[in-house]
Amino acid sequence: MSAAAIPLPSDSRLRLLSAASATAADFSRDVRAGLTSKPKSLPPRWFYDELGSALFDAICFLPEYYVMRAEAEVLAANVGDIAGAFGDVSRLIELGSGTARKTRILLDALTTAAPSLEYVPVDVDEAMLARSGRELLAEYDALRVTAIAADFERPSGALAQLPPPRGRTVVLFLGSTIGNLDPDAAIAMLRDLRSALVPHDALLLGVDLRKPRAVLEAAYDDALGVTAAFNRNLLARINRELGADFDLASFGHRALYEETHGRIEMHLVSTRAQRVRLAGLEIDFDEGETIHTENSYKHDAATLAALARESGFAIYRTWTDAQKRFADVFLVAE
Ligand code: SAH
Ligand code: AVI
Repeated sequence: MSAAAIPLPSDSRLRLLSAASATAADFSRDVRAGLTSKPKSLPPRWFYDELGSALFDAICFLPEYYVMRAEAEVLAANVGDIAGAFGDVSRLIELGSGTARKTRILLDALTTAAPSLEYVPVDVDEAMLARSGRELLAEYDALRVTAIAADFERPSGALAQLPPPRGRTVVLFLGSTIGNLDPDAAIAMLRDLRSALVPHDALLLGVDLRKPRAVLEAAYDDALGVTAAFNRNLLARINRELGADFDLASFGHRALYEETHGRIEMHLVSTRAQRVRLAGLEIDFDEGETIHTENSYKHDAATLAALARESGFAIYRTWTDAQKRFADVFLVAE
């Protein structure tokens, strides 16, 4: 049985809403556009079907993928300060919430002061939203969860589903997921978010920091091959949902750090010349040709300041882990 089929509890503390969530038609359109363009690319949001989300969760346990542990360290070591900066929160929104594992570090502190806090996870993976929402209700007696299946690139659409808040809204965007957006898209997304907030509302933004190439490339090309499986699952998903005939064994995984842009690039590399069929479309690959599947931008003080300046937020505090691998930045809407 798929997780999507698990019934929601009839608990008045949980609501599941949908705001223009991703449809099969959107998937088909993006795949056709991406595979017929040059160079070929696919948007990373489509990684996260049920198996893709499970593979991402497994990535978080890999020794090479320090990102999850570094951010958990930042949150745990500074939870008092962070909760203090949040102040009197009436609504906690989380963009790209996933399993919300690290969110619990914050919820433990916030629900001590405000047991019936409203938590609003926003994610493209509906099955994950239902599952994590149900788990959170079991863990937090009075928490209210309004889960929204929506694209976080236009957060105002998701926020428009909600009644006006009674007090301060704080938005979480953790895990360096903002790094999966190109700089222009990241600014457009933050501006759109800002347009749905009022002055004094705030954003806790998790960003991965620049570091030596070897550390970064190992994090995105682990010895067990879990990240390679996460990457290839995108082709498996296209086969499953759109009836294509990708031969997964003839696509390799590549992760490289592109220093000029400060980003990890993930690609799927065709190991031979081949033709793939996708519902009436024939897509030819040269040997060595790649599909660019993801960017993961790494930040420093200058890129962070630019992000804030361009999007109408002021940086209020920044917390990092002891090794300065990851930063959580508290931004206040101006
Ligand atoms: N915040 C979690 C999960 C990060 S993984 C953490 O820090 O570990 C990225 C999450 O964003 C996944 O749950 C994925 O389903 C979601 N996601 C990716 N692209 C999205 C999009 N365009 N709109 C909404 N959710 C998206
Ligand atoms: C979700 N996102 C922040 C991850 C990242 O690190 O860019 C996705 C990921 N891709 C490969 N490994 C993890």
